[in-house]
Amino acid sequence: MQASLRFLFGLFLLCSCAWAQTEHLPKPRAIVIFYADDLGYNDTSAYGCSKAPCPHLETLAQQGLVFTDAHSSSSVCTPSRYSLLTGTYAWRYRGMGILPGNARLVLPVKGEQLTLPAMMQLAGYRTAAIGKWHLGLGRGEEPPDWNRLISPSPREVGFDESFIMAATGDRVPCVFIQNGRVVNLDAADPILVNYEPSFRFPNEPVAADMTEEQLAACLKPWGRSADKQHDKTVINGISRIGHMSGGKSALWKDEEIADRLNEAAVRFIRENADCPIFLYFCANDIHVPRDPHPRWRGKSQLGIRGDVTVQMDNSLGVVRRALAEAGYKPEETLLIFTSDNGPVIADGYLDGAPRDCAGHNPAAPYSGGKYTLREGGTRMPFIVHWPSVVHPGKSAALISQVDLSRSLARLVGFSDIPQDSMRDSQNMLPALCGLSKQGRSELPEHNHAVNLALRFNHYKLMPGAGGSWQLFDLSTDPAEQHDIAPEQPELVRSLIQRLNAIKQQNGGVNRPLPATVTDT
Ligand code: NG6
Ligand code: CA
Repeated sequence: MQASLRFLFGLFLLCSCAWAQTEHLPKPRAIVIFYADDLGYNDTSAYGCSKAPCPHLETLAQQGLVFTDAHSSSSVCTPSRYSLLTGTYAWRYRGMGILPGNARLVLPVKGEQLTLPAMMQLAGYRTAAIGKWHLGLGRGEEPPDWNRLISPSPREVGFDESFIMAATGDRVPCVFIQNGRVVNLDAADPILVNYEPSFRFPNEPVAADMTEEQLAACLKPWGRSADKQHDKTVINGISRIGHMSGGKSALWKDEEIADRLNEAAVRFIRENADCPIFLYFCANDIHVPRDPHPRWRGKSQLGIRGDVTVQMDNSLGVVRRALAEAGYKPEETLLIFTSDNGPVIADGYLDGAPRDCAGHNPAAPYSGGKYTLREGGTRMPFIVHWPSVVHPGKSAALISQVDLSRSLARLVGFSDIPQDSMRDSQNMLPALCGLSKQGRSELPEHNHAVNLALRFNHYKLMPGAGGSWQLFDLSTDPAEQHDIAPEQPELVRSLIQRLNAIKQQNGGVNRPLPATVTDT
């Protein structure tokens, strides 16, 4: 047998062995996806940065499998979350991008396509979405009416329970929504929302219209807009994207968001302690506006951005403690920690986050971050924690969050995935559980301008200026500084072909979303 054939045969045997071993994995009683927001590869002590102590994440990293080449599906939020929950690349859909706060639901509802949470329900799990949503709410021509039962909402997608923020902390409406209803809403003070920049509600405090003295009087020192998007309604001393009036009794306090979400998670875990649970926990941290609770202020050496990182770590600790107290034993609990996109320092507020990052590169050793196609945009902290089943260590397997749906389907023994669902997801369970070092060989990376790069093993094909292409060898050049496209024209050609082929697969591109997404 030729050496290369022997190698391939060996690889085949190894892979099939790992696949066979996943047959014998126990079915976890609790599956938790802990999703941080805008947290970079190097933002926590679990991945090297010692300036923002994250003891809970460090424990997870010491006891779990730490991935070094795991990716979100996009370098911005909505597409990443869409891909994670549907197993389909968000960039296949027209109009997919960062959604406004009054966008219609972009996810398929039950009966349209099988989503990850709906699959978990069918597999016998009680499911919950807690925290940042940012996938739209309601359907039809009109934006959601915040004063009624909002439908469709996470429930119609497959979550039995939900306690969410509609979009982001910097977008109105600044209220929590529990199972489709705004929490603490006074019917006599209805919520109205409008995203037209020139629109004004009577008596609405709008930062863009204020004098310097008025701004100083009503804004928190870290609540001041740095751009023309974040200078609309002022709520809780922070100016926002979008206009909102009413709902005074329902408004969140930014410095308490983490605690409110933690409480909702603890409630869900306690109340369902006798069932298998699937918790999709989406921290608001470390997205802007960064407004840590006073007890976390100054707890990092990275200023306000590091302090909210410490706050996020506390949420992880709270969730883990609640699981243990509710009787979910470590060997019954699979927890996956990751983030939705890469890091950003200045993102709309003059909040004192140090521009030079206090000597800290949040994506190190990679370059770029949120919004970019560089590795820093999508290469995420990613830890699989399942003591006594998944052995501690590191894995360099190339995996994507889009793979979670088919991998978890495999884990919970669900094989009935309809043809039109989870089409871009690959079963990576052997790699996720450390039974195989083998991940994907190729992965498209997406940014917010709907550009695509392509990872092929340690190579990366990247669109350059004027329709040109760049090629980087990440094994020797992780920061993507040296374009080797001129030296490797054949490889560049074949990777361009491969990227085009991936675009055409699985339903192609430019597909219509189930709901209309508008900004007004
Ligand atoms: C951008 C906002 C940014 C942030 C981001 C969403 C501007 C100029 N920038 O449009 O501040 O809110 O949207 O972040 O408005 S994400 O993590 O949800 O994708
Ligand atoms: Ca994000």
